Amino acid sequence: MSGFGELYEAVLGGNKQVAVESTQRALDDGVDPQIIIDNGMIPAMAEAGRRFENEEFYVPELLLAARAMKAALALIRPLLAEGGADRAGSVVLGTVKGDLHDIGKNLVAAMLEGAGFEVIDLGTDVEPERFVEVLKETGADILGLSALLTVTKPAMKDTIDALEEAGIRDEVKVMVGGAPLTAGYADEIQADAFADNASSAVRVAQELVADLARDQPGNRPRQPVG
Ligand code: B12
Repeated sequence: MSGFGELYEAVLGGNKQVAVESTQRALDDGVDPQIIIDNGMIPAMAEAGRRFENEEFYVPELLLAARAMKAALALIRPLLAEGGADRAGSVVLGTVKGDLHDIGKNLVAAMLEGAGFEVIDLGTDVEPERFVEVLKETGADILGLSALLTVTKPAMKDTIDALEEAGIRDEVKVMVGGAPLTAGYADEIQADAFADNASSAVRVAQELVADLARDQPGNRPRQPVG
């Protein structure tokens, strides 16, 4: 975190204004946005998590840290998107039903946009039916599901089941992520892929789009239905 002490402390301490100013200064100095995320923001959230687990932080402190991180990330997200070259594919993304955690999902969205993906971000606490509806409307290539709670992991399976029921399971690749997940769990619920961080999410998404093109050569790019 060398050089990012102020940003780290601001996010950890929930000081939104300093977090934003410090991020803006780093950007003005020409620091790569990805370095700012990796060296300032993620370590601060990791430390917030550690303190929460040790009961040194409670929910209000976490909320303040999350708010500071989100405000700082908002400055970076458009810059990552600018870097995106050709359209790499489209992703419907959301945190599953019952789960309000969105920091990791937002990072994944920012990185995907940066790699040229079109991202349709449905936010948090998203019902399976809503995912189905938007996938039908947009004909997106990938569904990205995030869950941070052990109790909301089953909502990923419910969402995959809803895709089956709607008859669109074969038309979309499902990628899952979030701290409590493992590749084994992704297999168990028959997701197509798992990624444990935002950078690998981009690589995995690129592979999934390539798989989809192989699976359905006559059907690329897909058109929205209904
Ligand atoms: C911040 C936080 C909160 C904030 C969330 C604010 C926000 N806007 O997101 C608030 C305060 C609201 C919160 C609330 C709660 N939280 Co909370 N929270 C956290 C905390 C500290 C950090 C999560 C985080 O942002 N990490 C940083 C990001 C960058 O990492 P990440 O989310 O893992 O995402 C990365 C990867 O997982 C992956 N990824 C994530 N999503 C996706 C999606 C796809 C498609 C892919 C490919 C990859 C991917 O890429 C991301 C970027 O690299 C964690 C502890 C921890 N160490 O994880 C607890 C934690 C998740 N919370 C926990 C709990 C218990 C709760 C509450 C129930 C607390 C309470 N008593 O009210 C509530 C639940 C509210 C709800 N219904 O969702 C527990 C969960 C325990 C469990 N196993 O179920 C944890 C683990 C803390 C703990 N050890 O007790 N929380």
